[in-house]
Amino acid sequence: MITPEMLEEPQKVTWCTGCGNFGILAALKKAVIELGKPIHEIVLASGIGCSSKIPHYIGGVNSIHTLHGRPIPIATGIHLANTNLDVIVHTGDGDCLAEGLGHFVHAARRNVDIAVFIHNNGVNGLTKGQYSPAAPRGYVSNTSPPPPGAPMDPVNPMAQAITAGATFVARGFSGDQKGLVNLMLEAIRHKGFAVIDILQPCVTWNRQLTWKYYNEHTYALEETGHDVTNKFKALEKAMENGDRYPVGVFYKVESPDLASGIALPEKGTLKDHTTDLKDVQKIIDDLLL
Ligand SMILES: Cc1ncc(C[n+]2csc(CCOP(=O)(O)OP(=O)(O)O)c2C)c(N)n1
Ligand code: SF4
Ligand SMILES: [Mg+2]
Repeated sequence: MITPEMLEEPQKVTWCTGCGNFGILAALKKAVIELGKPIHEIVLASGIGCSSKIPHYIGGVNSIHTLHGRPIPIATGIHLANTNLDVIVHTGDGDCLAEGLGHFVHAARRNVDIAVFIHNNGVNGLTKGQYSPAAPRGYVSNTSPPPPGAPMDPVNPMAQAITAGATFVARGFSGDQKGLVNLMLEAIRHKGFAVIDILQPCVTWNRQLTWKYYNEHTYALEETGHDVTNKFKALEKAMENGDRYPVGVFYKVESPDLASGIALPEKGTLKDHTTDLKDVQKIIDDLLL
């Protein structure tokens, strides 16, 4: 239904040569094509950052480039207004895990039926490489000089998502196209809050978490016999210490999503719902009594 030509970049891509965002964009395009849905039923929402420029680089789909840290509440609104849409958030580690962390945790808790793809490069790339909430302790950057480098442990997005109530939690790598496309498809099709923490090298600012490093330190979780329905095992994997990164699905369960638990119109979606202004006036009048 969707062809590669329909998704061609409407704007010139300004990412640095070699940036991991290219792998994520390529995977997203393949996933959107394979999804087999009409193009107008797919919506992207992004925050602010290099990663969040992605809506400018994929044509045809509806998209909104929002405010720093805020794509998740906006995506939640879009989803609740029209539950027929597949809403996908692209957010950076700075965007999602600093100013956006409250939104992330509560959307997971509410099990909002959206997919959130975190482009995790350990830095605030767009604003010139300050250490982000995902940077490892000791990470040296222009805002965390040695000693000691970054003086605290990072936010663990996988563990945050699992404990908050997300029902699909996975880790991908922008260098693993096939694996990433499959994870994206699974996340988009999942009914409930789906997160993929995507390891994404920033070749300009992050000299520690490089392509070589990730190629040597990632391994396939599914080859270990991991049980994706076991929350404690998923958390254990998310908290795995050392410098080996399991990639794949950590956690996947079924649970009622937000839309099924609130009073949406019985037929159609909120966008089809009309309000009688007399009813609204009555509410105002009652409040004024
Ligand atoms: C409300 C607000 N706070 C802060 C900023 C400044 N700012 C823009 S992008 C950014 C961080 C981007 O980092 P990340 O989300 O990791 O994206 P990346 O560029 O690494 O892909 C910050 C702090 C802003 N634009 N708006
Ligand atoms: S600064 Fe880093 S994240 Fe931003 S485009 Fe360049 S390589 Fe990619
Ligand atoms: Mg970043």
